[in-house]
Amino acid sequence: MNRLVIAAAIASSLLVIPGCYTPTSEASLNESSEVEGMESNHAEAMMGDGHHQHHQQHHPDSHSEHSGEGHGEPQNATLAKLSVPSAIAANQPVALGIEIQDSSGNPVSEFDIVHEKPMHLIVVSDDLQFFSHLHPTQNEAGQFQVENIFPSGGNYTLFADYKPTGDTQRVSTLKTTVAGNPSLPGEMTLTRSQTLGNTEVGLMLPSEEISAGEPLTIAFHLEDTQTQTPVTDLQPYLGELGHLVIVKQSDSPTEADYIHAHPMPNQNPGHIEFMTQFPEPGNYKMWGEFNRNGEMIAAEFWVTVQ
Ligand SMILES: [Cu+2]
Repeated sequence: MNRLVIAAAIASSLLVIPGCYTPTSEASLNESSEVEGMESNHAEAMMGDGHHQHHQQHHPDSHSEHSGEGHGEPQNATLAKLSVPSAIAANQPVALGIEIQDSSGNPVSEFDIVHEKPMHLIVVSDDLQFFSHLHPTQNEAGQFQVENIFPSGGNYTLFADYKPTGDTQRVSTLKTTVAGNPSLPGEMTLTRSQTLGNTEVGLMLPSEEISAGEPLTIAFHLEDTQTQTPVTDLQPYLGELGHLVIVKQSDSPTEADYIHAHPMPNQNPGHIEFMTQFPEPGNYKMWGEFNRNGEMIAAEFWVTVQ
């Protein structure tokens, strides 16, 4: 049996030319140490300038977390360090600590509130079967802390989305490994409708023939299963009528594989449109998140991009 690999440290420095993704990634594995508790292992992630990529790929009307600042000169990178317990088991709450550092290694503790939170943390299993959207809180030293339950063994990618005060918005990718057997391989279905509780969520694409680099509207249509009419009780969730997170299928996703989009303004009831584009050909998983009168709905769909 292999030793437990607790945390994989990845330092991926991204200098992204739109449409031409050339990551240079050095990954090293921190093997299990005997040290107990937090901070025995660190996974580090260097955030280069990935936002420029997303920024330029989004339609100007697309209300995307990646738009806004970020034009022009590359910024100094920030670094995210993940602290996890020395052994992570599936199906148990795991304390995650995330420290953001500037390019000189000094801790960064001041963050702007974006969509009501100083950090949004998206956790996915590398097979994209598991998705969780968390909001770490800061301790007195400015470090972010949150608990997550990993459902099974295997490799996980964490996208930390944050904006240091006075800096551009950043996405840092963190990696960790959970002991135990991975879940059974999931099927990549191209179903376009999903029922979650009393809500049927339909996905509407302009066409199933989607080309990389092409702006498109992705619509979610939410109907009440009882009345068969569009839902009228959507509430804002983190300041928006919905959030769309998209991750490209890959052996080990990076920030270049991550998209977080927000709805276009002036939506009809139960019909939420997002404008985005897919950077490269491949398979993508999308999670549309909505708040139906306090009940959170996360509908998931796969799309294939040519
Ligand atoms: Cu969030």
